[in-house]
Amino acid sequence: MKKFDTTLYFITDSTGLEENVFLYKVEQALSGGVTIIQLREKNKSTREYMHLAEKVHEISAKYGVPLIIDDRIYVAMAINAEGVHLGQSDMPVNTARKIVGDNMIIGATTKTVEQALEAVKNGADYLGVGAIYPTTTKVKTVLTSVDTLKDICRAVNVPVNAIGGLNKDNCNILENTGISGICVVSAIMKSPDPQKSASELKEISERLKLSI
Ligand code: TZP
Ligand code: MG
Repeated sequence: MKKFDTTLYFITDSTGLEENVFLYKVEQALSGGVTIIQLREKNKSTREYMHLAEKVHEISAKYGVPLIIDDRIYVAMAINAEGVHLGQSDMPVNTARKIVGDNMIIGATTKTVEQALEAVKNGADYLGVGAIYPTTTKVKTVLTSVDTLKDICRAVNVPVNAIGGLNKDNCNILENTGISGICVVSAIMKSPDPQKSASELKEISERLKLSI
């Protein structure tokens, strides 16, 4: 059985960073307590994506943290990543599940209860729900209300994480929602001290999880 903890889900963005600087930030975040990490690259060739994924996987493995690859299932399989994350325009979850088998973690982005139920029925192991707040990270997304987030948490029996514009000062609205954790990009990626930010965010997320 796959075991993973979505308390502090860190999604990377290497845009504008030299590889060694990017990898240093990743390692700092992991040492600060990130519990699951996603490599999310939108503009890289498959080969470039694989190269970076292998490097990140070496680091995440040292910390015993699962690596999830955004969207490109064959990159995830090729580097033996622990999982793949699929959005509503990516490969359907049931097709991906047939390809990767039962052992790989599959996550899905969902914005409605209907999408959430469908994703879980089709084999998703966790859900990302948002954007809760407007985000500065390059992403095509619309806002999801906290009420919808709550409804999704109640409707499914897999971990549900909130995502979108979250930082250490604005997570209070997630109290009593039933989330299993928070997903962040900028709050760690753009922090001058990713280790400290990760450790603070983890504490916040642990508190939110206990609030229900
Ligand atoms: N999906 C919904 S919002 C988002 C994704 C990938 C980006 C979140 O980034 P940030 O910087 O934490 O707002
Ligand atoms: Mg996607």
